[in-house]
Amino acid sequence: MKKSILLLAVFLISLNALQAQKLDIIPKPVKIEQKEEVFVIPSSVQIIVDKKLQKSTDYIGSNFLKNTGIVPILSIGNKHKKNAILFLVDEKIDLPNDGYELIVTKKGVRVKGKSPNGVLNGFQTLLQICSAKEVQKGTIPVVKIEDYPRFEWRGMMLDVSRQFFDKQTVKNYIDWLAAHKMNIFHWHLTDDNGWRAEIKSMPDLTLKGAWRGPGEVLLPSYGSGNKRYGGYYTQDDIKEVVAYASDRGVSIMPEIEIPGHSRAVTAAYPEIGCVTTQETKSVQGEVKNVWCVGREENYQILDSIIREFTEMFPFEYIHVAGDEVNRANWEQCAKCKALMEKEGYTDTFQLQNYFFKRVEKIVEKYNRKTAGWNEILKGGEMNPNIEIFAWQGIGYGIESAKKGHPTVMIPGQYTYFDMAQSENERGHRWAAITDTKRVYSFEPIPENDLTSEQQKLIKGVQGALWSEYLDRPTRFMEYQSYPRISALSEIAWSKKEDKNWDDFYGRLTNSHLQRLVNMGIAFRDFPPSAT
Ligand code: TNX
Repeated sequence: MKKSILLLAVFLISLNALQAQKLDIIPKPVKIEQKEEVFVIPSSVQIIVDKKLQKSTDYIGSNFLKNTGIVPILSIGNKHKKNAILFLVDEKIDLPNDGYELIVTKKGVRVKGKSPNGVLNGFQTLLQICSAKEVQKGTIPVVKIEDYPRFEWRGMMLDVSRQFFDKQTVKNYIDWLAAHKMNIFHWHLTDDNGWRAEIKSMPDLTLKGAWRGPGEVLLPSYGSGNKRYGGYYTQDDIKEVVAYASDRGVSIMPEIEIPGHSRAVTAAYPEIGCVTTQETKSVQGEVKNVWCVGREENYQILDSIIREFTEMFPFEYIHVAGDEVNRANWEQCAKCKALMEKEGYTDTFQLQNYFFKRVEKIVEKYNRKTAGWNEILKGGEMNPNIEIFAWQGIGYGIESAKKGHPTVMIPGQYTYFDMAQSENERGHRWAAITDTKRVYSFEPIPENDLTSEQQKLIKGVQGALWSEYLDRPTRFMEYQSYPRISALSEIAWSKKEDKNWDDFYGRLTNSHLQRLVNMGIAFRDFPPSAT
């Protein structure tokens, strides 16, 4: 009896050994063919990086070391060598943008991508394979992976106004996004509670508008107690972060919050706001937080601010917000009323539309395209090349695509990570209680409501982390972000047909949460009942 149990155990163990190890890749790749053999990584393995990817060499080398414990010998080139790992850019490869092919044989590894970012995506997959639970350290299973994203826009927004996160924290955030093949970091740099980007032509935006707490020129404390609280990034800091992100295949889209959510602006330069007969409040209860649309000098100021932003950020879009504008403010302001009369407008949404038409001209003058929140569509036609961020719900994304705008789905009800994750947790609740499973259930293309042409205008998905509630130790930001961003990455990258919560949950808990630990992320763990 004992002997037969022993035999069974030996049989089961060997059967297990014969089975290919689970790679647990998130987001799930399009196609994987795996064998039971492995490539044994030599103790000082050669990593050869294509010249077109030279800027990312250090990143590749240091992350390879972090994930495998093996110190690689790095060189630039494009020739195969036995037992080496080769990263190649090949524009002719038959794959969509950002796609890659990863081939591991017993003799070495080759990652090929259509673009440098494609190769970097392949690199992320390689790192995940090396850190999968069932993969023996120092080996890489023989595998062929062909992979490409479902959506070109895979974004995440971080609000650094309500809470300030220093440069290093932002860099870490970008690292974690890159590890999930997310390619856009939407940097919400200005809001009522702090202006965070140095503008040389308007120094008080940061000297005064980046600080709150007690004192004459400071903003209201906003929960930071009786202490001076704040901070900002210099233009050099910002350029450094932009380059850092680019080395990791991440582009940064900056957001300038106008014309609402601008208490920090009027704290620094009161003349930018309206002269009102009666004080009115925004949704968040802020006073004096709207740019005066009737003050001609404001458009000159916006020209300088936008120019300086385009000097810091090479990305094709500048996001100019447009959400939750307290338009009642304009009804109390003589200059705004005069403008309304002159233009023959009957409601204040038309004023908002007037404002954004002018802003768009400025953005265009600096060879960039405009992006904005869904409210930017109110009050009149807008240039259809404006990219719309549909935050108030899927219906707003449908409306945007129907009007011919490139559209990013970022519905509060699914991808706002400032929402609480269960009934008993901290966070906003206005849109939904949003756990990881709910995030995973989101489908960005409303097929029944859009024609196939209109569906192509859905460029992708984004998450947002607003920071009103992130006033606890910084790591609450990580708790709110992960593993919800892991789920978001799969919506953004993987094929719709491959979506399967149980399978995702298996990969997540088997290997991926440990990868998050290795990256130093203080994520939210699942309570035992979470499945
Ligand atoms: C709405 S979403 C806002 C933010 C808040 C957020 C809180 C959007 C464009 N505006 O200002 O932080 O709700 O969930």
